[in-house]
Amino acid sequence: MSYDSNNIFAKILRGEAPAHVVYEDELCLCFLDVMPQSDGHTLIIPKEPATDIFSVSDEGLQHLMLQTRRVARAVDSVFQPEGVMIMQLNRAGSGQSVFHLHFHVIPRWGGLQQRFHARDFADPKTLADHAVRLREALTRE
Ligand code: DGP
Repeated sequence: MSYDSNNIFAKILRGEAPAHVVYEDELCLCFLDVMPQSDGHTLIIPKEPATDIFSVSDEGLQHLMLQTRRVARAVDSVFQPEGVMIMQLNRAGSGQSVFHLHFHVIPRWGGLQQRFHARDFADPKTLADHAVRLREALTRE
């Protein structure tokens, strides 16, 4: 599948669409999912135009994995979940809905039902507050 530069994450990377950013460097951008499956659900994406895990460069993927773990640590310390799920989908057949590679970091609580994937928008004020807390945790390291 060829890369479509009009996908929503490409627009976020170009600054054409908003996002609650928690971390950015030369190779990746990390921001909150607008339709979180739980509070603190964060996405880690490469800046390079990769559709899925099969098309990203080795260097890009290595960096992304390290940053995914770093974000997962921050999510863990801020939200204190019982567990942290890391998810990554490839092609529509697996449920991928945005065709720019991304890793999901999703905090989980045993007694709390996870919300549906990519369905309900979160309150923007809540997302803004969560982004501040995660940015602080990431700069405290
Ligand atoms: P996937 O199905 O793995 O491709 O996940 C795509 C995720 O992206 C899904 O959890 C919802 C999220 N999402 C969709 N549109 C936007 C958006 O405009 N902004 C943000 N922050 N997240 C989005």
